[in-house]
Amino acid sequence: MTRVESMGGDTSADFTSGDGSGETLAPKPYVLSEVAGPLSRDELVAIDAWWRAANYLAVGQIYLLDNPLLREPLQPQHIKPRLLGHFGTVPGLNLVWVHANRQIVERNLNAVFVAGPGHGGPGPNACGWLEGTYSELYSHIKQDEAGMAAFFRQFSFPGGVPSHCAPETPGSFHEGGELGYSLLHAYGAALDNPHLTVFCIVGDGEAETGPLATSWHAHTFINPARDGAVLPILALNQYKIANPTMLARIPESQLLELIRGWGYHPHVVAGDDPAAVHQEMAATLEACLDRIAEIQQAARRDGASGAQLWPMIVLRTPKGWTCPPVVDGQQVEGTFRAHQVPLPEARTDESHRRVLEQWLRSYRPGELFDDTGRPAGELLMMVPSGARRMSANPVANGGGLRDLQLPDWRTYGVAVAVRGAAAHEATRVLGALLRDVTAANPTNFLTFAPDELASNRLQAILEVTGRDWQAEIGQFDEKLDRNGRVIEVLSEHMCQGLLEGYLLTGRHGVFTCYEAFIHIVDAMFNQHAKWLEASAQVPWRRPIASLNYLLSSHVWRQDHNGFTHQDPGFLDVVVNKRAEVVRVYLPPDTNTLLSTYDHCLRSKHYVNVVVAGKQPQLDYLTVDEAALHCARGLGIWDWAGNNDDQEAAPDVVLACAGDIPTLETLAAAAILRERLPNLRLRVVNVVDLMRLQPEAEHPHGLSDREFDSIFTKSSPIIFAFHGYPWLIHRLAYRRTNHGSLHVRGYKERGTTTTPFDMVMLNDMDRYHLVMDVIDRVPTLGTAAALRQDMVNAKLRARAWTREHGADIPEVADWTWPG
Ligand SMILES: Cc1ncc(C[n+]2csc(CCOP(=O)(O)OP(=O)(O)O)c2C)c(N)n1
Ligand SMILES: [Mg+2]
Repeated sequence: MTRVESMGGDTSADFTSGDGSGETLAPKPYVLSEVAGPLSRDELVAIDAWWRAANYLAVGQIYLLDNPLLREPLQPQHIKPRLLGHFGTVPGLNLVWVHANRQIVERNLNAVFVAGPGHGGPGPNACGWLEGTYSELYSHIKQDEAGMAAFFRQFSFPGGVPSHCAPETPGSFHEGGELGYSLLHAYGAALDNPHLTVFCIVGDGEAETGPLATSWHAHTFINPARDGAVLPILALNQYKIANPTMLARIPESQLLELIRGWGYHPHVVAGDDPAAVHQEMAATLEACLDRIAEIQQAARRDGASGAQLWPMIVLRTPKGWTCPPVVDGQQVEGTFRAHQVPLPEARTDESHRRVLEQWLRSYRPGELFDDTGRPAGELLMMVPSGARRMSANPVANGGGLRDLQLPDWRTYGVAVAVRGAAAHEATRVLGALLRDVTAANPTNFLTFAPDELASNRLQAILEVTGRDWQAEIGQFDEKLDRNGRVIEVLSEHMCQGLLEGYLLTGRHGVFTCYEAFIHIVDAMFNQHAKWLEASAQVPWRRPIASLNYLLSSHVWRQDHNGFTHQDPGFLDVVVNKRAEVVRVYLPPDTNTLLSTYDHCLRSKHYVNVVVAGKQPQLDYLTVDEAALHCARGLGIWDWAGNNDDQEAAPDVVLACAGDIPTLETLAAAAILRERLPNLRLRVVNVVDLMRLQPEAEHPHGLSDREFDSIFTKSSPIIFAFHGYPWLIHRLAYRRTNHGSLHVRGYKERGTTTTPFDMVMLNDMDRYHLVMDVIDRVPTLGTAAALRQDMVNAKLRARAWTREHGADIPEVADWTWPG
């Protein structure tokens, strides 16, 4: 390991400190020093010119409305009224980009760039403009003076592009907003992409987040024969927004030990002398990429042989490197104060404006752009060709998505000779379908689980593959496999992030998780959904495969694990997102789960949330019926009601969504049919929750006319719902009959008990549903005898659980009496 000593492990001591007098100092133009290294003088000059140009273009984006080439002294009207953006991280991003370009050209690398500190959007934007991609995608932003002016103006400007890396950013498949997911996206992109190199910059602040801290281990799933490589570059600029970072303030020896413990060989590049850092970075990148090539060649020749010590880089350079060192008497360059806009008063304060101009001129734009504003030839020579440009690599734009090869889901269906008589574990049957999907799509389909694949009954997949694992394999381990197509790691963050990276680069996958613990990735779901929403508005962005969740071990059947494991609230989070991208399905039985999942695997650019139980559950619909029911998304189960003449409104509608609510609803319907044969009863089952929303709100929404015809305009609706009951109200509040809608669901009453006690605790049991009907159908009067029987039945069932520790047989063994 070599390092440049000029900055060492020290923090900001090498910089001129502000003396408190309020002065603002401009950066001085620098001369490239003579430092030995792999770069010839010409190469050094060209690399540095790119770096200066990209930094210039970044400062221009943050500040300038006009006068992009400084043809006249900067005036207030040249400066944006609202100065938005983050400069501090930009020089580091640009440095990595240009050095990566040198390697892309030399090695003909197929590479993409992930900016962990994606708040530095001006950096990748600038590189995309220098590479010409910006002009190809946005025709008004040419590589000339007017184009540069438009490029500057649109940044962080109403009607323009966001301040962070976003779907609008050429070459980015990583949203730069919520920190923590860069390495996971990088590793997800590398999976099954054997010829891809991912340069992944990790912010040292970002590295403090939980998801990032666990991400270092993701190479456990990288098979160097099958997968591409990730080169992590820890941008140790020592600060985050307002504080030093933890990794910057531990002794370097400890940091290096930590990195080795994560399974990487660290290379430190440190300093603040541009020429020295360029030489060091060039030498280090060469060494890292040589090592990656060696690892890959050996594995591709001899087969994957276990854990590798992958190279990684620690880049210790000043935050805000090259910006004004001192502003209003305070040290800015090399401190947290460089995080955003170093000269916040540039429009209104003349001294700030003067220093801004000196700062821009310190990059010597006259050498970087010709008279028309086009990048100078020296810069263009640094640009890889066509799709080799990281800003234009198709991997970062949907990755050439191919549809999955899917078997006919109907052949996995279960026979239903008698409704509601036999039971199946729905997810186990789905496992057989997913097994064959895995086998038929050996390079573009993966299943992710936080150690719950078998627990959620999907173990059939392991009949055709194993669990991806490149670390040591022990004698008693099961189904660990260097080429495994299942990734199991007890980190919901890792499952989600790796799958996102995999999807964003054009592949398919499933994430199966306990329902309660999917909340761990609420925020990641939010960000991914935002990416889908925003990218759908960007004309050149291609759609990606949907993110498919299979949530099992759900609230109603976590009776054995207890209260901590009972939470259906992810659905509430999901429906916050725009209707165009979210879908929620609650298939009531095995065949409907198969049909639903077939649909999800074919769909694009959605988040599909499917909740399905893993315990034996009665089968209600044949394969053909399930196909129809799922296509409609909801429907009247006339066999379960007794309102044959559907022209006449029923006395009551029993609606249900979810497997356990469907069971309780059918059991309630059976009691009502027997005890109140004159009651006109309609049973409606909802698979696709979004059907409840108005059609103006969601593409799946029912028209008011259809809704009224199914749920009636005025009959009471007793709705048994899988999740928190208020979600149904939220979706249906505008419907004509909302005033008669009465929803039962999970109201946060849970513990370790029996399955039926769980529904009783939440008043969603069959007996309670019957009482709800009695209470809400005016023509029934008090139905006192039936009501009392229901109270008794509930008390009996409760007492039985207390005495026997199990559910009463009349409930546990119940089948549809039809
Ligand atoms: C999860 C999350 N928490 C907080 C923030 C607010 N934030 C934006 S940038 C930043 C500091 C990032 O520091 P670092 O990763 O070191 O980036 P750099 O120093 O390169 O700017 C913070 C805390 C965020 N974007 N995401
Ligand atoms: Mg930092």
